[in-house]
Amino acid sequence: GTWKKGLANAPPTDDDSISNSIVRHVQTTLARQAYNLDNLGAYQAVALSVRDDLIINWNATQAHFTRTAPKRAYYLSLEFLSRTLDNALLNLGLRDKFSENISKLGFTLEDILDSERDAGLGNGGLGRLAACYLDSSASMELPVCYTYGIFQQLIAPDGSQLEAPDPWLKHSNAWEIPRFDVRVDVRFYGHSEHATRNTNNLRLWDAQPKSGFDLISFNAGNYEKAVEASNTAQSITRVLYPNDNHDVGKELRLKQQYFWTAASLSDIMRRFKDLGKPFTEFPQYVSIQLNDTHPTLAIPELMRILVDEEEVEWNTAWQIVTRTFAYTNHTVLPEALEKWPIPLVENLLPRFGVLAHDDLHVSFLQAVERRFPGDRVRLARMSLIDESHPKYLRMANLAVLGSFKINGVAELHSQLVQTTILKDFVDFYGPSKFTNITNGITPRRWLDQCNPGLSNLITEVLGDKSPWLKDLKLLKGLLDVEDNKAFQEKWITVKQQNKERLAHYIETKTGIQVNTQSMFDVQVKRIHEYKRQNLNIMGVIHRYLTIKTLSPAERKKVLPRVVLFAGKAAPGYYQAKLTIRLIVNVARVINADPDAAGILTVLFIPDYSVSLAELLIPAADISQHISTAGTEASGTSNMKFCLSGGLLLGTVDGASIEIAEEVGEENAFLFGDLRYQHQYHPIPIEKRSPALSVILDEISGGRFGDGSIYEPLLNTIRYGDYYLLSDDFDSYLEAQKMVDENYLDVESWTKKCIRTVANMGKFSSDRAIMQYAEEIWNIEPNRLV
Ligand code: DL6
Repeated sequence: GTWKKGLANAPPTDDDSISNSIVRHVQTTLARQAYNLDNLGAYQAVALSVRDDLIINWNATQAHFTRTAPKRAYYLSLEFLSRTLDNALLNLGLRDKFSENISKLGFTLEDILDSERDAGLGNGGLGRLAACYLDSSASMELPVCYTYGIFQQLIAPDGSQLEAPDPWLKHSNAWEIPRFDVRVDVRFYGHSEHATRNTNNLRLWDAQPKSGFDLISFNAGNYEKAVEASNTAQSITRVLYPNDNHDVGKELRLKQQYFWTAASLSDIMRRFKDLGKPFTEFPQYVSIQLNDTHPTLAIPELMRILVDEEEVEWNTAWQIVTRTFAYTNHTVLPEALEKWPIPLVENLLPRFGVLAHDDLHVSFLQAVERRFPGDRVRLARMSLIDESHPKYLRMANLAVLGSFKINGVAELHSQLVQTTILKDFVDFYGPSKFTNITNGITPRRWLDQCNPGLSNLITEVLGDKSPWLKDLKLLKGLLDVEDNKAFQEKWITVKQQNKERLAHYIETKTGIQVNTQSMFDVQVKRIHEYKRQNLNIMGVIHRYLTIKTLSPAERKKVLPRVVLFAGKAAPGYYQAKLTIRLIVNVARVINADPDAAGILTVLFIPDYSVSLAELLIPAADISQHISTAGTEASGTSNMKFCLSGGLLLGTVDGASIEIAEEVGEENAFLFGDLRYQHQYHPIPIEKRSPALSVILDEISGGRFGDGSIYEPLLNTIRYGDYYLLSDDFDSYLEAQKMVDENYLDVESWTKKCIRTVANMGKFSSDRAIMQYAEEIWNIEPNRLV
């Protein structure tokens, strides 16, 4: 980050002052006694002390920005997944000092860090990406806030997923600073006055929300009615919709989208107006990046503010808007593309109904008609409105219309965006409006923080830590020592320690002991048919059935494996929940079978989160990214595993392709090919993949508990097989065989791992964010000196 130490009024960071500050927060802020303080209390006091340091720097940064008035980029995201304390300590360079002082006070830094609840305010990669980008742009503003984040996952005795609320704000949150002075009216429902096409005169009339507490009802004894308005308002920010790559279209979700975008825009506007510049200069001072279509209502909202409130002429306003927004697409899956029923939009946000439906929509269609006269089919595809019953507003089309740049998140994905879902728009606007920015991850968290052993070893080779953590391409220096035996030994030791750390966690949580001399094979991500955890578990069953055919002597020669799964399924996603149940029950049978003891262990670790990822990723020898080719936009955990020295087993999909290019095809295990179109399979499964057919029959036959439970899942593979498991199963097994063979040669495997890490420089989020800054936002680093 750009934190500047030694500011005139910064609190001194010598030992005494750190202890004093922690104790002061215990006694005054928390009003607790030091002698009966628990880990949570200690965490809160430490977090507040660290925050004191951050605030001083943060104020200085803000003052510097106000003074120099640079162009600012705003990243609008409805999701954010993170933990803060360790990150702040590392960025401030105060980790060791705090650790010493915390020990003096009778606690350990590790226990205190464990007391921080994850801010699980997102579903998966998209939310974590926002956190990586925030780290990379060294800012402290949290862009979203929910009372309840992603649900807590529990596994029932029969293997099913159960969901419990995640009250992440149950305890006060040191990282939030309430700003009661900044208030914004966000208005819903009401009505819109329809005027002529002369939009200069359009006005929006909305009812003001009721005040929070209805004293009249209260006095009349109607307590529920008295708090109804405030409950309704609060429900907007209460819970995160737990859907990953799937749109469900609930009214509350639309309210959330509008609430956050409107509040953010109002703030952006306030800051811009302070500059005293004309609105035509707005795009010179502001760029707004839409993290997927979730905040797309910001486009009509900015139009509303400019036209209705600031009385900017309609065409001028549209020019401003379309030079301000840029849109990142994160999926080409049809079920994830957001669309809102027009009646719902018109009822909740009447002004947007008019804006989207009449003004933007009609003028856009006229422009398309001029460019492609008579092409009605194209016109229907490009329209903002899907003319079905009811009509729908297509958010991706609106985002494209209102943005000056559209990017995908990996080379293949960006290419698919341009040749499939947005092809018509490429034809219309030309290719220069579309680009690619491959995702990245922050090496501060995903190497230095979660894998300190490897980070220290790298620093031993490369010298000082800060240069390579800021310029990840410097990792190439590791290639100089790849043949050095002593270095290889140390490398192996680090991985072993990470495995022991994970094994300890697993034993504490599940009571199961894993053989840490095994290969650790990990697949952690949201549970989704397109990510094909089903392919993995079918492969596990194949491995198990093979072990069962071996003699005891042959079994002794088998390379031991621990196969680890973790991830949440959306609560309403039946097939994905069935996958979890299958994994849990297959694991139960295998782990209880003496024939597999010590050579095959399978585990589903409940409640996947950022902190669990920080334990799992550094311990993996191999990680699986086996989505149906063309479906995973990028993936970012593939980058995290490789940066921690785990090798990649994956399909030709998303960013895995670029990882293999960077680290060398011979150091990754890619399989399958890209088939753009799903093809219906009239051929029976026994012919398509005999090996897979045997496994489906074993499951049906009851080998892993009542087979009838799994029929819906098995039948989607037998008949239809939309995600192409039968096409890929044999090549998947081949790739797994290669992994086994390669792992036997310890030295060559270790060299593959070293080369992988050495060549991961491209995947730093610093590179990604600089690309956004230079190629889209046109902003420059503005250092506080
Ligand atoms: O770009 C971040 C992340 C990608 O790495 C994943 O491949 C992709 O599936 C995910 N996309 C979404 C789409 N969201 N919705 N809704 O989460 O984005």
